[in-house]
Amino acid sequence: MKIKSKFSVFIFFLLVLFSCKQIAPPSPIEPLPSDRQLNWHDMKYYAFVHFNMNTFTDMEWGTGGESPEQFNPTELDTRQWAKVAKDAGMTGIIITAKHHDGFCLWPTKTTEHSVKKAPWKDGKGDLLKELSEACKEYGLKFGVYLSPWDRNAANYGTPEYVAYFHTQLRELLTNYGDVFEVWFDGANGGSGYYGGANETRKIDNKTYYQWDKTHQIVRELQPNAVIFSDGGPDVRWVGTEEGWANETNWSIMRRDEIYPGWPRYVELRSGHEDGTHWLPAEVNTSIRPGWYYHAREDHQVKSLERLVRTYYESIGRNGNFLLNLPVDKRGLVHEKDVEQLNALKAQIDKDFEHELAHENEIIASNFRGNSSKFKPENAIDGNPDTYWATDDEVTKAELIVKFEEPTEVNRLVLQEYIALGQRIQNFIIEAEVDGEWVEIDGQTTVGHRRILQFKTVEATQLKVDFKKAKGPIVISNLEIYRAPNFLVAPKISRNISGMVSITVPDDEVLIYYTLDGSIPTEASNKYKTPFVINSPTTLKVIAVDPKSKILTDPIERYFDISKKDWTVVSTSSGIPSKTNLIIDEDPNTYWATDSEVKNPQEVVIDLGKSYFVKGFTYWPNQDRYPVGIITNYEFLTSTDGHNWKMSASGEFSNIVNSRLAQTIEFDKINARFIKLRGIKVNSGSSHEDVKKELDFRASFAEIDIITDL
Ligand code: FUL
Repeated sequence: MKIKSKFSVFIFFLLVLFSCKQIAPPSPIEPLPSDRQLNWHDMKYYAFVHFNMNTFTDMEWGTGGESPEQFNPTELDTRQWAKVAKDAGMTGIIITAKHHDGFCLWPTKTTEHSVKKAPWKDGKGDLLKELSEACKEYGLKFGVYLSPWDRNAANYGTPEYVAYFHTQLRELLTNYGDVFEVWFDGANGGSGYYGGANETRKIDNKTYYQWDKTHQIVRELQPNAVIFSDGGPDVRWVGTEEGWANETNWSIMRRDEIYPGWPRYVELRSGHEDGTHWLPAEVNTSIRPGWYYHAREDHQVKSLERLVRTYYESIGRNGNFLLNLPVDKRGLVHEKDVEQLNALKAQIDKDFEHELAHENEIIASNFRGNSSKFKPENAIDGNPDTYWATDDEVTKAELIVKFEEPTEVNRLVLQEYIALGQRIQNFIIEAEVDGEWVEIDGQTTVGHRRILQFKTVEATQLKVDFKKAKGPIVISNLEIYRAPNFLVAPKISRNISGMVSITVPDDEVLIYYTLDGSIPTEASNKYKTPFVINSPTTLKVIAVDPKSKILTDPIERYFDISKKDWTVVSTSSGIPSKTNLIIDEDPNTYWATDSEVKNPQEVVIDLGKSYFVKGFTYWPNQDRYPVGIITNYEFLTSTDGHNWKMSASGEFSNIVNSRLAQTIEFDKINARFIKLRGIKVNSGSSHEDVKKELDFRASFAEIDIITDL
């Protein structure tokens, strides 16, 4: 009896020992993120607001010589900004507290060039205070952009300026509560007002601002804030302002090689596989062409298609998405921008509405020590703190989700448990379709979040086959979705031969069209391949999602004769090359006259044969900094290219601010040659240095005609 009980106690202890055996987590793979970086990764999507002196001078880079008198918003409401950002699903706002022109949005003690001297609120306003409070009210984090370069400061370039810059930083980080990110711009040094000196000043941006000291101030006053610049130290620029990161995107870099203005943009977009520091990418882009508000860009707010693509190419590629909202002169986010932000939110919500993995079985080819602490189910439990991990020697492994029944899928979200480092170097995704495994994608990095979009497949199983990693695999999250087909209005284009193409971003969506003016339905022509339109025709198009049966509203385009026989035969600048850009059917390209040529500035086009012409269309330049847009015109016609008749003359109304096509109709006339003259031109630019030239040359983005057969 005694022996038996001693034996049982021994067995009992063995069992306890066994069940308590702790399987250690995988060793970290350095470099690792700091806590402040981990918190930043979770912010995903937040707003930049460019609102400052440039908003009122219609500039992108002010000279520094502006007067505070010019800063005068009429309806400034930072609560509207916060509400817009919150409704859009954003997590914070970063404001341009001071841009390169030096005007300060808060009543700083360092300079009089601030809101203190502005008519806004009789000089009593503090925009930083208002915005930080609005952010708090709406549950958003608050961040500041402080330009190191200051084109207003008289002492810029001296050590005194650096002390002044540091004092401004201290004010921003002391008086407005918690700051989540401090944004230091890489643009630095050059011409400026500099207290009236109006000269060019160069500094060495690696040393001048005493970066160590600058960073120390941030650490001391806001220990949880991340510091952004080209090379961090916490968050890096992604090397482009177009809104995308590379598919391969490491959150680590050889940070010591990078300095402000580092020109190796390709590496900024993809990180360094052998990075020495955690330095994740922030993808910054604007919802319009400019960072600041310009009425002339009201028609250029990015399309839903473009914004959705940016979302997938930033957040979906292991980056955070910093989307700029150029607040307008009233002091409000413009209605058109709000509309697009809401459309993006609605689309993303739809794409990720029903998660499909968590309700299914998940298995792995290996899990660490067979311990439930590291089982594959941890990847689908919705808890970011648990993860599936493999044994130390296993750096290749499969994770398989088994569906109860064939299931349509087209999105996969993967997240590594980055607190232990970024590891995955190569993986493929396979789907079991009708009993066969088919490869549907192959990629490199994962990092904090990778989202893959692929053509919808009806799968019975979905497999992620990790092929190569820097150590054991550690995945905290896997999600699978069937995003609805992406339904937006189709895009229509025609080439000079008259070949018309109609496109939609999702090839599961169908396109129908008519050529007789009637409204298209699913019984109309189904678009399969490009077709020719060579004579006056109104094309009407709809897109249809065959799954939901939802149709878009019809859109229409008028096409006249094709331009295959057209030539630009003369211009007021002779016949230089590239005049074909005037008649290439693409309003995004243009040709402009030389600056030496005096008025009238004109182009002459030979249509190849005679037509009855009864109107024309002029497309103004669509560039961010447009060259002379014709505001007052003359349009002449001729049968022989020598004797001209004036068919129309006048003003294109509001064309500088609203750069849409202008169509002018007149009494029909037989003509083979047409001539468009710019009588007055205006670039819309307020930039004194370039204004003269931009305003003198006449530009032509596209010319079309209307014929009467
Ligand atoms: C750039 C600046 O020069 C632009 O004006 C803008 O602020 C952008 C976000 O960064 O470097």
